[in-house]
Amino acid sequence: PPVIRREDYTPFPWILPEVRLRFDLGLEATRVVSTLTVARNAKADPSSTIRLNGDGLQLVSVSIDGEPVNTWSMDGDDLILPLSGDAHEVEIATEIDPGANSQLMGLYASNGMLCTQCEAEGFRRITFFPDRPDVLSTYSVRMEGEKAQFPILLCNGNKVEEGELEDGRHFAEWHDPWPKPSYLFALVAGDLVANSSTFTTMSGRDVELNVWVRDGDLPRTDHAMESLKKSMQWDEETFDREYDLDLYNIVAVSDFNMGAMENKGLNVFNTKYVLADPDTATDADFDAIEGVIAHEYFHNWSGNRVTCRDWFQLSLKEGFTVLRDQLFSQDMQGEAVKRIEDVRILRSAQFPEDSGPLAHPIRPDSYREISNFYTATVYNKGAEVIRMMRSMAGPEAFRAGTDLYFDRHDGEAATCEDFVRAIEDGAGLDLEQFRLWYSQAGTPKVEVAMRYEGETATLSLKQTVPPTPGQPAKHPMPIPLRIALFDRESGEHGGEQLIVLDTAEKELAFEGFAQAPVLSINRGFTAPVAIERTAPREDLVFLAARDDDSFARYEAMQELVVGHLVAALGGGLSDEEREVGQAAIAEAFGAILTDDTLDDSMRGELMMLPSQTYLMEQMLVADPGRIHAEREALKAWLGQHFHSTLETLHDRVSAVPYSLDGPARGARKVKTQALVYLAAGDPESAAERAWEQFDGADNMTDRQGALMVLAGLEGALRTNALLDFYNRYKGNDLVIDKWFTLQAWSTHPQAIEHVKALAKHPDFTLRNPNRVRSLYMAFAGNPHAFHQADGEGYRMLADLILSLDPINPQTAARFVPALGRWRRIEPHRAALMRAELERIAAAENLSRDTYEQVTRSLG
Ligand code: B3K
Ligand code: ZN
Repeated sequence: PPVIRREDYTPFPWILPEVRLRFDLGLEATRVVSTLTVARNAKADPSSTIRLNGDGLQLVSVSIDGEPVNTWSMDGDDLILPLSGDAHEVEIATEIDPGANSQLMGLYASNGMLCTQCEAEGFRRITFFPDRPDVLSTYSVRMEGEKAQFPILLCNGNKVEEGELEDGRHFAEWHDPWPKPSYLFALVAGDLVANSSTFTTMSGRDVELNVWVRDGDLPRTDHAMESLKKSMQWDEETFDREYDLDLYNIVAVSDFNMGAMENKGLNVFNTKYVLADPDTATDADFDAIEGVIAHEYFHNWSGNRVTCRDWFQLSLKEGFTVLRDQLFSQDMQGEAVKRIEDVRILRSAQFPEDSGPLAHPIRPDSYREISNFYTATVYNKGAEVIRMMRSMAGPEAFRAGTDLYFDRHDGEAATCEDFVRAIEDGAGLDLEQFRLWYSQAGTPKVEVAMRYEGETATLSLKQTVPPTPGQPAKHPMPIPLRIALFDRESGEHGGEQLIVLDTAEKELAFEGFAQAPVLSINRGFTAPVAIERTAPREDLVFLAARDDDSFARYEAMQELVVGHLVAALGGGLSDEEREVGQAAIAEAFGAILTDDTLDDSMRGELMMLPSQTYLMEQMLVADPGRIHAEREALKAWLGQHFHSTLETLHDRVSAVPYSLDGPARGARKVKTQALVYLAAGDPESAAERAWEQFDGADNMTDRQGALMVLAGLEGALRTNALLDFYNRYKGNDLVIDKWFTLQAWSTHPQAIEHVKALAKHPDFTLRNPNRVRSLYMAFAGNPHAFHQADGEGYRMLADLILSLDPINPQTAARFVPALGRWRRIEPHRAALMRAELERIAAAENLSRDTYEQVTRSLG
């Protein structure tokens, strides 16, 4: 497959102001007739042909200006038509088989309904078209089909007509007045019911809102609807963005490659991000739904009204929209906890990407398959990069920048450069050097040291940006760091400040300290960097107990634990040193368990140990087995050391009745955390306690938390709980997904055997991405199972990739990065991982998706 390069961009020679589509819908055969108005693009080099992309289409007929023609030719899957004049009307008829579409790109069948997914390049699987984001058209669509099978017919924009036809058929006509690229096209046809409501916009327009689901799912749609209204309100208040159609439809489908899709006026969602009630969804599920509903809604401006010129600019809409949804969720759920969660995601998903063979800048320079670039780097690091601009400008100046951006580029296909320039002009920042964040990959490392002499504290900083594939040498980048210096006696600091490290090295002097201050740095995680410092242990204990920046407090706790575990893994700890290390952790941990001024939600965060993935990142070459053992041992030690405190805590939070308010949610978070430690410390007595929590639960958060703990233990209670859970929720796919995940992700010594058995379970299928991910993503993220020393885990994952690739390449390719980490794993396992990548690479007929990921991972 060819490599596509950012530098090769050229505008399309034609514009297509209007597109008319007629769909004759059927599950096995759908006929599509498209009528395109085509005119020369004055801003592009002229061409005597037009290239219309296609993928797996059956061409029925072509006519130009009303005359059937056969002068067309094919170039691979693309259709090439000769066009001699300045403007033409082109009509193309094609036929497709949605029932056979297992890739879930283009038009496909899911549970008897028809739906579409076009981003990035799925529209070409529906009809021949210049399937690129810089070709914007208004769409008028007529849908026809059997009324009994497809009572509801939905498309982008507003419904302009509908009616009955002969033979039990009916039709609907839709018009979307906003010019859009083909990737934002959507249609849905099926037997659906709606939760309907209204939102009145800031200018007083009423918008009809619908959340469409299958009949039985209606009672679980209220949270999605509430989330949508909150998002609409928030975007008006925070970014001055108003919705621009009279209708907003959301449709939930159970077969979906990712979370959701922001099609204009017709969002298509994975059921996972729509359906929730206390009995079937956890608090985390509720939050994820709120976040994803917001994200897709915010795309209406950051993505749809202003779209991307080409797919290299993906972070323009994704990074910015992730930042917008993060800020929204901070406002809804509390800033501190949300920030900690977002940083945890960045570190466990993006940092490993940035330090591995798949590292790429947030604005990539080349790709073979764009689906492979919907990454944590483009999304989450992209959001961090824009957040840094916001931190440097301040929220108000930043808003002036985004206002200017929306204003300047409304209705256009823009670039990341356009965005940066708008922020520069609107916010009054100089971002010349800052642009490096768009072009350089790799997580910068910042080495921090403090000297103290004669009342002066000197902070010295040194940055290095590690080499990444194709980028051996890097330039220093501007790194904004919020810092504070604490007085040890009073526990206060004299105010925080934002410093910008924009050279390879920098020294800053702070006067007037009667004794060496305690440094708190990268507060709020102002920069997505790895801070490296050898802070005295007592400083970390100090900060973990009292830093007034919640993120920094969490960070100090993490650093304390990471430092201890890394030292233990280095093998250099004497018994005495181990005791000293544990004692420091215990001091901080004890303060966290008992501090009355902490709310439970924050307590729950602070109690979490750094993830195994994050620990692996701290080591140049990691031994997953030993990391797992050390981490579990620390958990067990804390569980024993704090046994009675944890029991008291668990009793206290267990008495809090279920509700969705903050304190009750915090209580549930702490409840399961406490159980996790108790189970590590004393499995037998904790099993009883976990069973009680499981059996007595009146909500999914408690039930799933208890089952997670039980799934890691041996014995009858484990078996009973898993069986009970399965029988209770049989037939509810989203909950059965959890059942698969809990077992695949468990700390149970035989987890790998459980995964093998589950892959043969009658409820397992490769056809449903949620189910595949529920088993195998959990497994690939379960280090002690996946990294079993004999390589069995690697074989299992490679087998999965090979059998999934012909069915659903996009989802198959998502599993490759787990094997691609081999360079950072100890040599014995590394060789086994590499061998599995080579086995995949040698397979015939590999998809472009998997081929690209495997070759990059080996390269
Ligand atoms: N824009 C879509 C992602 C499409 C992924 C295509 N492989 C969802 C989102 O980011 O909102
Ligand atoms: Zn998005």
